[in-house]
Amino acid sequence: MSKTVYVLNGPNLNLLGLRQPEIYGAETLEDVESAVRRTADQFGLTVRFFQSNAEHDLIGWIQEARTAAGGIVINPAAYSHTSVAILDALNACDCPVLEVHISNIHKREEFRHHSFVSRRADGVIAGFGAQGYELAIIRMARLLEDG
Ligand code: CA2
Repeated sequence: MSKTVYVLNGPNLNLLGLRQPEIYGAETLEDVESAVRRTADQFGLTVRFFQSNAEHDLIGWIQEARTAAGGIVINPAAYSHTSVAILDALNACDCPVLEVHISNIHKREEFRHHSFVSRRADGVIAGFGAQGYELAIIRMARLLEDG
């Protein structure tokens, strides 16, 4: 079982910490990456961390993860609510998939309440801020230990 975790980030998450801190907090995506790597190190996990504004990049990394990763942590951002293509790509993976949202999508606009990705995700974290990524890594470590 691979100890590599793919951490995938969807559109506009490159703006984290630069705009709308009242919704998404003050940490940048670089801060998130450092925290994820620190947490992963504690559990002996290797992280490949990506962000793209393009759906096809995310699908490419998910397809790569099918053979290269032990697990996927994904914040699909707005694609959560629109992308059957990302759901299909995740459905082709056998590994654990954890979905992260920085904000509590259920407290926000109606159109954010539904996520296609949640049909595949083994767990969903929402509303814990950037810390949600660290929590997802801790959970992933447990799933990979048990698996
Ligand atoms: O809460 C989350 O993590 C979301 O996945 C973030 C997405 C949003 O479309 C989802 O409904 C919930 C948006 C990411 C955009 O991030 C920005 C960060 C700073 C400034 C502007 C956008």
